[in-house]
Amino acid sequence: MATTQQALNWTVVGQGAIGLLAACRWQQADTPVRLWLRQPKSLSVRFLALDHTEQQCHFQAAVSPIHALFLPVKAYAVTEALAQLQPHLTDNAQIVVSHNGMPDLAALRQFARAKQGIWFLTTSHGALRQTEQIHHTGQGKSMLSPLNEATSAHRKAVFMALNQALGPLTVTENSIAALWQKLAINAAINPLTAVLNCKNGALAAAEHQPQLQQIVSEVCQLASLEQVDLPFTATFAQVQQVITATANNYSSMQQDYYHGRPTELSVITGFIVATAAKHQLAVPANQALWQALQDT
Ligand code: KPL
Repeated sequence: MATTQQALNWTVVGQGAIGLLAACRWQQADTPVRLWLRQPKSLSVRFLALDHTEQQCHFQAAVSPIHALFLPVKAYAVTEALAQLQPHLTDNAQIVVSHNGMPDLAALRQFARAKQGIWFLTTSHGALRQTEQIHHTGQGKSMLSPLNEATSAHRKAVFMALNQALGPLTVTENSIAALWQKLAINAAINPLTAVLNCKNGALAAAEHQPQLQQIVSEVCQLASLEQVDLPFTATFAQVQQVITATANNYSSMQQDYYHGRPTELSVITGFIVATAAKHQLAVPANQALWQALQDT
């Protein structure tokens, strides 16, 4: 297979925490990066890294044509963003979509033109966006899945870039198991931190363990009904590990809920409740969170 493995020029869409974290880390590593900004202007942010170093990052607005696109926007915003950006993408552009919750992989594949590579990335890095600063609050790791054949000529370049931005990175062809594992992590941490209005680390308290265990156990039972192997013990250990690694972070759902913005509840807990209903599986812990956050 032919390989074109030059470094890519990245355009990051959305000025959320994960997008700016990636952009700042690319800039630190001298990887060319621009931001897709609504008006043709530039953006400066102060980057506080995990090792407490600080750096001013300055980004130019991206211009067409775009060769490599990183799209870490909320699940509900992906379709519109891709439709708007498609005219600006090159014929063999590489498109990396990232959001919490269960993606519609078939729909994502349809967005790519014949020679455009499309990928999905899940990440457990913690980041906090404040007015003019971006704070890397929790070491995480990321998983990258190529979703079509047109990714193959660019695998090394895309891997290297995403590993710089949001590594350590693993690549998996079988994204389903990885997506369920990330779903279990987000189903446990995000709605609970939103309801309790607390940082991720607060969930480590003994009083929250039974509820966390029940949420995760329900996701594991559901996964098995969907023919996905998601063992409870390893998955619960992963949840604990993310709580510890991102203890100082407010989850994305806590932040959205607190600020009255739309949340990703429907692609996380809502997806679990709807899929469980299909299998006639009772998921009371997830159902209770779904109701608590929907009803307000
Ligand atoms: O994905 C996250 C989020 O906040 O959305 C975690 C991993 C829970 C980090 O906060």
